[in-house]
Amino acid sequence: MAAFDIIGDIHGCSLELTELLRILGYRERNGAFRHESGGRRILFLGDYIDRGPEIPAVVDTVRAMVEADTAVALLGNHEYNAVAFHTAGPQGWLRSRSDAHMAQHLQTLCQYGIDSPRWKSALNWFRSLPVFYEDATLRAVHAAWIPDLIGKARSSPSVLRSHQFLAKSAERGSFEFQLIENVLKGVEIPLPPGTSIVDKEGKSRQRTRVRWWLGRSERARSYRDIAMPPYEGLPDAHVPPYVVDLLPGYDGVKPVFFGHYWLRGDPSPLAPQVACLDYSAARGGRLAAYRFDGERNLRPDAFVSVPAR
Ligand SMILES: [Mn+2]
Repeated sequence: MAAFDIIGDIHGCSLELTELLRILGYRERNGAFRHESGGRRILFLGDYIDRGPEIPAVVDTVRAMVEADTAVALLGNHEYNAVAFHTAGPQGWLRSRSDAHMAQHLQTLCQYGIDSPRWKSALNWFRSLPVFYEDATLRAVHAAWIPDLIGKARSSPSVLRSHQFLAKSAERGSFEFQLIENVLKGVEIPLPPGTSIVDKEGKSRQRTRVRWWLGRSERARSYRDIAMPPYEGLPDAHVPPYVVDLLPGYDGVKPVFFGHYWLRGDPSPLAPQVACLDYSAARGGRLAAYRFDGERNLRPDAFVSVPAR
């Protein structure tokens, strides 16, 4: 079985992507990056578009690798959002064209041209991307590994190929909505009344994303400890048990990799079998990867990253 090098959220940072691929030992040949020895492939964790300066180039690089079978690429919430933004439902677009949603997609739409054939082709390709990957040695997902939801998508992980799935995913409370909301966007819990946090877009929120992998025995924690990424402004108060029960936990049977959380600092494992590879490449952080060789316990020295330009 070919070993994987796993890469987190790229968000249009094409220079950093090609630099990282070179460091990992990949060279461009016959239109796609391939590992020098042929024995390794890339596993991309989603969020190729929005924010960064060279979005079409990133999509082309990733897509060419998938088509050459030198990479597997997962669906990120930004690709899902883009598809929903361009798909009509019974009550208008599946993702509303609000100012906030427009702002999120602005860089992508400007760089591609809103109705360009190249953008239509990219949107079509996004619909083929799976929501999770699992083999004998690892698991990967964009934001959170939730066995109940992933189990139901196991027979056809490229969920957006189905227009019916896509339409249902806009209906709050449906299985399709929950799969996208939790697996692609992360698990959230409500904050205590009167508490709020300011997210990276400057919006005030009454909920926080959490460290969904925490086991029951580890859960007697404060809001500050459980938030993902850590947020200093949260109360030290313990999270009540009924809220804690919303967390799926993680069984640790094999390592799990995800992106999505805009971490800062030097990449390292979050738990012996848990690693996030999103280190804010599009916000002056690092584009991060992990060289995986089938180990059960993740190694701090297997992380590789390049600084954002
Ligand atoms: Mn994301």
